Amino acid sequence: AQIKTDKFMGEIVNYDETKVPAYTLPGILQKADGQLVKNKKSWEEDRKPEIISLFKKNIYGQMPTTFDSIKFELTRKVTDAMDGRACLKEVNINIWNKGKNVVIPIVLFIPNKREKPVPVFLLINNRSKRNTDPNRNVKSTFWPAEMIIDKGYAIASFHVADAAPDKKDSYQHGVIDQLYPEQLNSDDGMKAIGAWTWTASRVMDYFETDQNLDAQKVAIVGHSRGGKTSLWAGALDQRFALVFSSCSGNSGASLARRQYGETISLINKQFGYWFANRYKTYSNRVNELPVDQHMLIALMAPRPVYTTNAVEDRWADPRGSYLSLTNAVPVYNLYGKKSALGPEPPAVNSPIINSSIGYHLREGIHDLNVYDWENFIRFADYHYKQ
Ligand code: GTR
Repeated sequence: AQIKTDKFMGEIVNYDETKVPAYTLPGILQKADGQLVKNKKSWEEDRKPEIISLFKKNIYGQMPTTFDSIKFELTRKVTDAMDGRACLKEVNINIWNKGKNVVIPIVLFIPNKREKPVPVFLLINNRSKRNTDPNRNVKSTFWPAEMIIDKGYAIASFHVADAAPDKKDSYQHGVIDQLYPEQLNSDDGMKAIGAWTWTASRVMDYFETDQNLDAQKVAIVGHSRGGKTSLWAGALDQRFALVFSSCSGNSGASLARRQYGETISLINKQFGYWFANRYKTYSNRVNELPVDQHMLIALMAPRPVYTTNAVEDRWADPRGSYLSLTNAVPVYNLYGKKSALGPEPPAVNSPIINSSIGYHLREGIHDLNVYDWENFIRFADYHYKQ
Protein backbone atom coordinates (compact mmCIF):
# COMPACT_ATOMS: atom_id res chain seq x y z
CA ALA A 1 0.00 0.00 0.00
CA GLN A 2 1.20 3.49 -0.71
CA ILE A 3 1.78 5.91 2.08
CA LYS A 4 1.78 9.46 0.88
CA THR A 5 2.94 11.54 3.74
CA ASP A 6 5.77 14.00 3.32
CA LYS A 7 8.07 11.59 5.12
CA PHE A 8 8.26 7.96 4.09
CA MET A 9 10.79 5.24 4.92
CA GLY A 10 13.02 7.79 6.59
CA GLU A 11 13.08 10.11 3.61
CA ILE A 12 11.48 13.45 2.87
CA VAL A 13 9.11 13.12 -0.07
CA ASN A 14 8.99 16.28 -2.14
CA TYR A 15 5.62 17.49 -3.46
CA ASP A 16 6.69 21.08 -3.89
CA GLU A 17 7.34 22.10 -7.50
CA THR A 18 9.60 24.94 -6.40
CA LYS A 19 11.88 22.40 -4.69
CA VAL A 20 12.47 20.29 -7.77
CA PRO A 21 16.24 20.50 -8.27
CA ALA A 22 17.82 21.84 -11.45
CA TYR A 23 18.76 18.92 -13.67
CA THR A 24 20.10 18.12 -17.12
CA LEU A 25 18.65 15.15 -18.98
CA PRO A 26 21.04 12.80 -20.77
CA GLY A 27 21.03 13.66 -24.46
CA ILE A 28 18.56 11.44 -26.17
CA LEU A 29 20.18 11.92 -29.59
CA GLN A 30 23.77 12.01 -28.39
CA LYS A 31 25.62 8.77 -28.98
CA ALA A 32 28.18 7.37 -26.56
CA ASP A 33 30.92 8.56 -28.92
CA GLY A 34 29.58 12.12 -28.66
CA GLN A 35 28.17 12.28 -32.20
CA LEU A 36 24.63 13.51 -32.70
CA VAL A 37 21.98 11.28 -34.28
CA LYS A 38 20.58 13.06 -37.35
CA ASN A 39 18.30 10.48 -38.94
CA LYS A 40 16.28 7.40 -38.17
CA LYS A 41 18.93 5.09 -39.59
CA SER A 42 21.51 6.15 -37.06
CA TRP A 43 18.85 6.18 -34.33
CA GLU A 44 17.96 2.59 -35.12
CA GLU A 45 21.44 1.29 -35.75
CA ASP A 46 23.41 3.15 -33.11
CA ARG A 47 21.60 5.11 -30.47
CA LYS A 48 18.54 2.94 -29.87
CA PRO A 49 20.60 -0.22 -29.13
CA GLU A 50 22.84 1.83 -26.83
CA ILE A 51 19.86 3.09 -24.87
CA ILE A 52 18.31 -0.37 -24.62
CA SER A 53 21.51 -1.79 -23.23
CA LEU A 54 21.76 1.05 -20.71
CA PHE A 55 18.24 0.35 -19.44
CA LYS A 56 19.06 -3.37 -19.20
CA LYS A 57 22.34 -2.92 -17.44
CA ASN A 58 21.25 -0.25 -14.96
CA ILE A 59 17.51 -0.56 -14.37
CA TYR A 60 15.42 -3.49 -15.58
CA GLY A 61 18.03 -6.18 -16.12
CA GLN A 62 18.91 -8.42 -19.04
CA MET A 63 16.20 -10.00 -21.14
CA PRO A 64 16.78 -13.61 -22.19
CA THR A 65 15.21 -14.36 -25.56
CA THR A 66 15.82 -18.06 -26.09
CA PHE A 67 14.08 -21.11 -24.64
CA ASP A 68 13.68 -24.72 -25.75
CA SER A 69 9.99 -24.83 -26.62
CA ILE A 70 6.62 -23.18 -26.30
CA LYS A 71 3.17 -24.79 -26.52
CA PHE A 72 -0.29 -23.29 -26.46
CA GLU A 73 -3.08 -25.34 -24.92
CA LEU A 74 -6.69 -24.22 -25.24
CA THR A 75 -8.09 -25.27 -21.87
CA ARG A 76 -11.57 -23.81 -22.25
CA LYS A 77 -13.65 -22.29 -25.01
CA VAL A 78 -17.11 -20.74 -24.67
CA THR A 79 -18.43 -19.61 -28.05
CA ASP A 80 -21.41 -17.69 -26.66
CA ALA A 81 -19.86 -15.80 -23.77
CA MET A 82 -21.18 -12.34 -22.84
CA ASP A 83 -24.72 -13.18 -24.00
CA GLY A 84 -23.39 -14.35 -27.33
CA ARG A 85 -21.31 -11.24 -28.05
CA ALA A 86 -17.94 -12.89 -27.55
CA CYS A 87 -15.96 -16.06 -27.65
CA LEU A 88 -14.02 -16.84 -24.48
CA LYS A 89 -10.73 -18.66 -24.78
CA GLU A 90 -8.62 -19.71 -21.86
CA VAL A 91 -5.16 -20.73 -23.00
CA ASN A 92 -2.20 -22.13 -21.09
CA ILE A 93 1.13 -21.04 -22.49
CA ASN A 94 3.68 -23.67 -21.57
CA ILE A 95 7.33 -22.69 -21.96
CA TRP A 96 10.20 -25.12 -21.44
CA ASN A 97 13.89 -24.42 -20.99
CA LYS A 98 16.60 -26.93 -19.98
CA GLY A 99 14.15 -29.45 -18.59
CA LYS A 100 12.04 -27.03 -16.53
CA ASN A 101 8.85 -25.21 -17.40
CA VAL A 102 6.46 -22.40 -16.56
CA VAL A 103 2.75 -22.23 -17.37
CA ILE A 104 1.17 -18.85 -18.06
CA PRO A 105 -2.65 -18.93 -18.23
CA ILE A 106 -4.36 -16.26 -20.27
CA VAL A 107 -7.97 -15.12 -20.51
CA LEU A 108 -9.12 -13.88 -23.90
CA PHE A 109 -12.46 -12.60 -25.21
CA ILE A 110 -12.91 -12.13 -28.97
CA PRO A 111 -15.93 -10.29 -30.39
CA ASN A 112 -18.24 -12.60 -32.34
CA LYS A 113 -19.26 -9.71 -34.56
CA ARG A 114 -16.22 -9.54 -36.84
CA GLU A 115 -15.45 -9.77 -40.53
CA LYS A 116 -11.70 -10.21 -40.23
CA PRO A 117 -9.11 -10.78 -37.53
CA VAL A 118 -9.57 -8.20 -34.80
CA PRO A 119 -7.12 -5.95 -32.93
CA VAL A 120 -6.54 -6.84 -29.28
CA PHE A 121 -5.77 -5.13 -25.98
CA LEU A 122 -3.54 -7.13 -23.62
CA LEU A 123 -3.61 -6.11 -19.96
CA ILE A 124 -0.74 -7.01 -17.65
CA ASN A 125 -2.84 -7.70 -14.55
CA ASN A 126 -1.08 -6.66 -11.35
CA ARG A 127 -4.24 -6.67 -9.25
CA SER A 128 -6.51 -9.49 -8.13
CA LYS A 129 -7.42 -12.15 -10.68
CA ARG A 130 -11.04 -11.30 -9.96
CA ASN A 131 -10.53 -8.27 -12.22
CA THR A 132 -10.32 -10.52 -15.27
CA ASP A 133 -13.06 -13.00 -14.30
CA PRO A 134 -13.62 -15.29 -17.33
CA ASN A 135 -17.14 -16.03 -16.08
CA ARG A 136 -18.06 -12.34 -15.87
CA ASN A 137 -19.59 -12.67 -12.42
CA VAL A 138 -17.23 -9.89 -11.49
CA LYS A 139 -17.23 -6.97 -13.92
CA SER A 140 -14.31 -4.76 -13.03
CA THR A 141 -13.66 -1.22 -14.20
CA PHE A 142 -9.96 -2.21 -14.25
CA TRP A 143 -10.65 -4.50 -17.24
CA PRO A 144 -14.03 -3.48 -18.70
CA ALA A 145 -14.16 -6.40 -21.11
CA GLU A 146 -17.77 -5.93 -22.29
CA MET A 147 -17.08 -2.34 -23.29
CA ILE A 148 -13.98 -3.34 -25.28
CA ILE A 149 -15.82 -6.18 -27.04
CA ASP A 150 -18.67 -3.85 -28.00
CA LYS A 151 -16.11 -1.55 -29.65
CA GLY A 152 -14.88 -4.38 -31.86
CA TYR A 153 -11.67 -5.21 -30.04
CA ALA A 154 -10.56 -8.43 -28.41
CA ILE A 155 -9.31 -8.19 -24.84
CA ALA A 156 -6.86 -10.46 -23.04
CA SER A 157 -4.94 -10.62 -19.82
CA PHE A 158 -2.29 -12.55 -17.94
CA HIS A 159 -1.55 -12.25 -14.24
CA VAL A 160 1.89 -11.13 -13.07
CA ALA A 161 2.01 -13.69 -10.26
CA ASP A 162 2.02 -16.55 -12.76
CA ALA A 163 5.31 -15.23 -14.12
CA ALA A 164 6.93 -13.77 -11.00
CA PRO A 165 5.15 -13.32 -7.66
CA ASP A 166 4.96 -9.64 -6.71
CA LYS A 167 6.83 -10.19 -3.41
CA LYS A 168 10.38 -9.56 -2.39
CA ASP A 169 11.01 -13.06 -1.05
CA SER A 170 9.40 -15.07 -3.82
CA TYR A 171 9.60 -13.05 -7.06
CA GLN A 172 12.13 -15.55 -8.42
CA HIS A 173 9.72 -18.50 -8.28
CA GLY A 174 8.53 -18.67 -11.85
CA VAL A 175 10.17 -17.49 -15.02
CA ILE A 176 13.45 -16.69 -13.28
CA ASP A 177 14.31 -19.76 -11.20
CA GLN A 178 12.63 -22.20 -13.57
CA LEU A 179 13.85 -20.95 -16.92
CA TYR A 180 16.69 -18.49 -16.37
CA PRO A 181 18.32 -19.17 -12.97
CA GLU A 182 21.58 -17.58 -14.12
CA GLN A 183 19.77 -14.23 -13.89
CA LEU A 184 19.91 -14.54 -10.11
CA ASN A 185 23.68 -14.36 -9.97
CA SER A 186 24.42 -11.13 -11.76
CA ASP A 187 24.23 -7.45 -11.00
CA ASP A 188 22.12 -6.89 -14.07
CA GLY A 189 19.95 -10.02 -13.87
CA MET A 190 16.29 -9.43 -14.56
CA LYS A 191 13.87 -9.45 -11.64
CA ALA A 192 10.10 -9.15 -11.41
CA ILE A 193 9.55 -6.42 -14.03
CA GLY A 194 11.87 -8.28 -16.39
CA ALA A 195 9.96 -11.53 -15.91
CA TRP A 196 6.58 -9.82 -16.46
CA THR A 197 7.93 -8.16 -19.59
CA TRP A 198 9.30 -11.43 -20.92
CA THR A 199 5.88 -13.00 -20.33
CA ALA A 200 4.05 -10.29 -22.28
CA SER A 201 6.15 -11.33 -25.28
CA ARG A 202 5.13 -14.97 -24.83
CA VAL A 203 1.48 -13.91 -24.91
CA MET A 204 2.32 -12.06 -28.12
CA ASP A 205 3.79 -15.35 -29.42
CA TYR A 206 0.38 -16.93 -28.80
CA PHE A 207 -1.52 -14.08 -30.49
CA GLU A 208 0.51 -14.68 -33.63
CA THR A 209 -0.97 -18.18 -33.82
CA ASP A 210 -4.62 -17.22 -33.23
CA GLN A 211 -6.40 -16.77 -36.57
CA ASN A 212 -9.12 -14.63 -34.99
CA LEU A 213 -6.64 -11.96 -33.92
CA ASP A 214 -4.78 -9.33 -35.92
CA ALA A 215 -1.27 -9.72 -34.54
CA GLN A 216 -0.24 -6.49 -36.31
CA LYS A 217 -2.62 -4.64 -34.01
CA VAL A 218 -1.80 -5.67 -30.48
CA ALA A 219 -1.91 -3.00 -27.79
CA ILE A 220 -0.12 -3.63 -24.50
CA VAL A 221 -1.67 -2.02 -21.41
CA GLY A 222 -0.42 -1.80 -17.86
CA HIS A 223 -1.18 0.14 -14.71
CA SER A 224 1.37 1.40 -12.20
CA ARG A 225 3.96 -1.39 -11.76
CA GLY A 226 2.17 -2.96 -14.72
CA GLY A 227 2.55 0.38 -16.54
CA LYS A 228 6.31 0.35 -15.97
CA THR A 229 6.19 -3.14 -17.44
CA SER A 230 4.08 -2.20 -20.48
CA LEU A 231 6.62 0.51 -21.37
CA TRP A 232 9.55 -1.88 -21.06
CA ALA A 233 7.68 -4.53 -23.06
CA GLY A 234 6.82 -2.01 -25.78
CA ALA A 235 10.44 -0.82 -25.85
CA LEU A 236 11.87 -4.31 -26.35
CA ASP A 237 9.21 -6.04 -28.42
CA GLN A 238 8.42 -4.17 -31.63
CA ARG A 239 5.46 -6.44 -32.28
CA PHE A 240 3.38 -4.38 -29.84
CA ALA A 241 1.76 -1.85 -32.15
CA LEU A 242 0.45 0.45 -29.41
CA VAL A 243 1.64 0.99 -25.86
CA PHE A 244 -0.52 2.24 -22.96
CA SER A 245 0.84 3.05 -19.54
CA SER A 246 -1.43 4.15 -16.70
CA CYS A 247 -0.04 6.06 -13.70
CA SER A 248 3.34 4.35 -14.06
CA GLY A 249 5.31 6.96 -12.10
CA ASN A 250 8.86 6.42 -10.97
CA SER A 251 10.85 3.99 -13.16
CA GLY A 252 7.91 4.16 -15.55
CA ALA A 253 6.98 7.29 -17.46
CA SER A 254 8.16 9.86 -14.92
CA LEU A 255 11.52 11.62 -15.05
CA ALA A 256 13.67 10.34 -12.18
CA ARG A 257 15.82 13.47 -12.00
CA ARG A 258 12.91 15.60 -10.80
CA GLN A 259 12.84 13.64 -7.51
CA TYR A 260 9.21 14.60 -7.05
CA GLY A 261 7.05 12.06 -5.19
CA GLU A 262 8.54 8.57 -5.40
CA THR A 263 12.30 8.52 -6.00
CA ILE A 264 14.74 5.84 -7.13
CA SER A 265 15.89 5.53 -3.55
CA LEU A 266 12.35 4.96 -2.28
CA ILE A 267 11.38 2.53 -5.00
CA ASN A 268 14.54 0.51 -4.37
CA LYS A 269 13.79 0.38 -0.65
CA GLN A 270 10.21 -0.77 -1.15
CA PHE A 271 10.41 -2.68 -4.41
CA GLY A 272 14.03 -3.54 -5.04
CA TYR A 273 12.98 -6.96 -6.34
CA TRP A 274 11.41 -5.35 -9.44
CA PHE A 275 14.77 -4.12 -10.73
CA ALA A 276 18.30 -5.29 -11.44
CA ASN A 277 20.58 -5.10 -8.42
CA ARG A 278 22.67 -2.41 -10.06
CA TYR A 279 19.74 0.02 -9.87
CA LYS A 280 20.37 0.25 -6.11
CA THR A 281 23.69 1.90 -6.77
CA TYR A 282 21.80 4.89 -8.22
CA SER A 283 19.58 5.44 -5.19
CA ASN A 284 21.60 8.43 -4.08
CA ARG A 285 23.10 9.50 -7.39
CA VAL A 286 20.25 9.84 -9.81
CA ASN A 287 22.13 12.42 -11.85
CA GLU A 288 24.75 9.82 -12.74
CA LEU A 289 22.23 7.48 -14.35
CA PRO A 290 23.11 7.40 -18.05
CA VAL A 291 19.40 7.38 -18.93
CA ASP A 292 16.20 9.01 -17.79
CA GLN A 293 12.67 7.88 -18.55
CA HIS A 294 12.10 10.10 -21.59
CA MET A 295 14.50 7.71 -23.32
CA LEU A 296 12.23 4.78 -22.47
CA ILE A 297 9.30 6.57 -24.14
CA ALA A 298 11.45 7.27 -27.19
CA LEU A 299 12.15 3.55 -27.63
CA MET A 300 8.52 3.14 -28.80
CA ALA A 301 9.08 5.39 -31.80
CA PRO A 302 7.60 5.47 -34.36
CA ARG A 303 4.79 3.44 -32.75
CA PRO A 304 2.10 5.40 -30.88
CA VAL A 305 2.36 5.51 -27.09
CA TYR A 306 -0.15 6.88 -24.57
CA THR A 307 0.39 7.54 -20.89
CA THR A 308 -1.94 8.74 -18.16
CA ASN A 309 -1.83 10.36 -14.77
CA ALA A 310 -4.36 11.19 -12.08
CA VAL A 311 -4.46 14.54 -10.34
CA GLU A 312 -4.48 13.09 -6.83
CA ASP A 313 -1.62 10.69 -7.59
CA ARG A 314 1.21 13.08 -6.81
CA TRP A 315 3.39 10.11 -5.76
CA ALA A 316 3.65 9.26 -9.51
CA ASP A 317 4.64 12.84 -10.47
CA PRO A 318 2.16 13.68 -13.24
CA ARG A 319 4.18 16.65 -14.45
CA GLY A 320 7.36 14.58 -14.60
CA SER A 321 5.56 12.00 -16.68
CA TYR A 322 4.34 14.63 -19.15
CA LEU A 323 7.87 16.04 -19.44
CA SER A 324 9.16 12.57 -20.35
CA LEU A 325 6.80 12.63 -23.29
CA THR A 326 7.76 16.07 -24.54
CA ASN A 327 11.44 15.16 -24.25
CA ALA A 328 10.89 12.05 -26.40
CA VAL A 329 9.44 14.07 -29.29
CA PRO A 330 12.80 14.61 -31.10
CA VAL A 331 13.01 10.87 -31.77
CA TYR A 332 9.47 10.75 -33.21
CA ASN A 333 10.45 13.71 -35.39
CA LEU A 334 13.23 11.62 -36.96
CA TYR A 335 10.40 9.50 -38.40
CA GLY A 336 8.43 12.52 -39.51
CA LYS A 337 5.85 11.79 -36.81
CA LYS A 338 3.92 14.72 -35.47
CA SER A 339 3.21 15.31 -31.83
CA ALA A 340 0.34 17.46 -30.60
CA LEU A 341 1.93 17.90 -27.18
CA GLY A 342 2.32 21.45 -25.97
CA PRO A 343 5.09 22.54 -23.62
CA GLU A 344 2.76 22.42 -20.60
CA PRO A 345 0.54 19.48 -19.54
CA PRO A 346 -3.05 19.68 -20.83
CA ALA A 347 -5.93 20.64 -18.56
CA VAL A 348 -7.56 17.96 -16.44
CA ASN A 349 -9.74 15.53 -18.44
CA SER A 350 -8.50 16.86 -21.80
CA PRO A 351 -7.00 13.86 -23.60
CA ILE A 352 -4.49 14.33 -26.41
CA ILE A 353 -5.45 11.69 -28.98
CA ASN A 354 -4.39 12.91 -32.45
CA SER A 355 -0.69 12.65 -31.70
CA SER A 356 1.89 9.87 -31.91
CA ILE A 357 2.51 10.50 -28.24
CA GLY A 358 -0.82 10.73 -26.44
CA TYR A 359 -1.65 11.67 -22.88
CA HIS A 360 -4.30 12.46 -20.38
CA LEU A 361 -4.34 13.79 -16.88
CA ARG A 362 -7.66 12.85 -15.34
CA GLU A 363 -9.37 13.75 -12.10
CA GLY A 364 -9.23 11.27 -9.25
CA ILE A 365 -6.82 8.78 -7.76
CA HIS A 366 -4.13 6.28 -8.77
CA ASP A 367 -6.10 3.75 -10.79
CA LEU A 368 -6.98 2.37 -14.20
CA ASN A 369 -10.66 2.96 -14.85
CA VAL A 370 -13.37 3.22 -17.51
CA TYR A 371 -12.41 6.80 -18.40
CA ASP A 372 -8.86 5.60 -19.13
CA TRP A 373 -10.07 2.69 -21.26
CA GLU A 374 -12.47 4.90 -23.21
CA ASN A 375 -9.55 7.06 -24.21
CA PHE A 376 -7.34 4.06 -24.99
CA ILE A 377 -10.02 2.97 -27.45
CA ARG A 378 -10.21 6.47 -28.97
CA PHE A 379 -6.44 6.49 -29.35
CA ALA A 380 -6.40 3.01 -30.92
CA ASP A 381 -9.31 3.88 -33.26
CA TYR A 382 -7.53 7.02 -34.36
CA HIS A 383 -4.11 5.45 -34.98
CA TYR A 384 -5.32 2.24 -36.60
CA LYS A 385 -7.21 4.37 -39.12
CA GLN A 386 -4.11 6.42 -40.01
C1 GTR B 1 3.46 1.89 -5.36
C2 GTR B 1 4.82 2.11 -5.95
C3 GTR B 1 4.64 2.68 -7.31
C4 GTR B 1 3.60 1.94 -8.13
C5 GTR B 1 2.44 1.41 -7.32
C6 GTR B 1 1.55 0.36 -7.96
O1 GTR B 1 3.45 1.59 -4.04
O2 GTR B 1 5.53 2.95 -5.10
O3 GTR B 1 5.88 2.76 -7.96
O4 GTR B 1 4.19 0.93 -8.86
O5 GTR B 1 2.83 0.89 -6.12
O6 GTR B 1 2.01 -0.55 -8.65
O7 GTR B 1 0.35 0.42 -7.70
